[in-house]
Amino acid sequence: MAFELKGRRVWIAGHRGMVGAALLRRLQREPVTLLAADRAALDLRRQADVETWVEKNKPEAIIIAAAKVGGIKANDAYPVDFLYDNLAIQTNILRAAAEQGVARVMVLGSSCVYPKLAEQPIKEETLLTAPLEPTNQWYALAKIAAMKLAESYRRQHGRDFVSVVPTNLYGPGDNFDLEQGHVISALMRKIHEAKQAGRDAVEIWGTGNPKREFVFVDDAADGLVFLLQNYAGEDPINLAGGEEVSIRELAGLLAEIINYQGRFEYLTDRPDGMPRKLLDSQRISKMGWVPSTSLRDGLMATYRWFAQTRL
Ligand code: GFB
Repeated sequence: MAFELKGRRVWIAGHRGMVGAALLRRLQREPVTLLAADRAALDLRRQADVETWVEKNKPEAIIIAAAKVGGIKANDAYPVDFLYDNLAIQTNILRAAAEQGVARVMVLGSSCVYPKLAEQPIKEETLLTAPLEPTNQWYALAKIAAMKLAESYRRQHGRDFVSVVPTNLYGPGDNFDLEQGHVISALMRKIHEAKQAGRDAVEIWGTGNPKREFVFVDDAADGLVFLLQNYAGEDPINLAGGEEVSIRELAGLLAEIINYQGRFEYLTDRPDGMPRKLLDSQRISKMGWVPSTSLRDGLMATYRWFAQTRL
């Protein structure tokens, strides 16, 4: 049964993040009232504050895009932030939403919720069938807990809470910090800076062999809005269908876009993380949604944004 967005009050929790900002852009094209709370006005880790805010602002649909996120190194370095902050944010919002009778809530998982050595492409049923990748276990556990909490509210209290598992995302608004960021933003910046400085080599963490599937963030936002309207299942649903490349191929593509002629040096003492995480996108594609931006076009748009905004 479709969820009619028209006239609804929709809260994008985490509207300043990469995904939240893309959701804001996407939902501005819909006849909805958008709600947002700045960090200074609402700390999502404080349960009472979240409950008061939800009671006062009366959202009818919520997308939980708020999260403590980061790349492989940040995940490993800040386990408490990744586990505690994410548990608190998601739990507080789900509970407040349940108490206030919010019509629909969407929890965002992450491809790292699936086992490290999951069979590829990874189907939704693979969840919790084998051990996690250690470098991102903290984030993965918090995301799994939120997905299961949504499922439990659905079972026990009949709440219309759904979970979506997006593949690796990138795009404008990404975190370009070299230590904290994900691979696309970090490598884009490293290669750009090496070119500016005339350096003939760029360091890449790990072997370059891991494979990642990437979806452009504006496509992801479009997919999330599509699912918000059309998906009401108890099971999580993968938001995927992007392009899969090895980190080595990704570096080559970025060098081409940035027009960098230097070499890459692989720091093989750094962790690779999951060897591969290609999500099975059959469920969403059968519903009629596929991403539309090629990896090359998405990287070029991201590089334009980086060059204009960050330099
Ligand atoms: O994007 P990324 O940090 O996270 O790393 P994950 C992807 C791959 O790129 C890993 C390699 O094999 C990294 O070792 N890599 C190479 C680099 N050079 C770099 C670099 O300069 N910076 C970064 N960041 N990586 C994340 C999880 O896993 O995926 C999160 O840690 C979340 O929890 C996210 O689930 C979607 O794809 O490995």
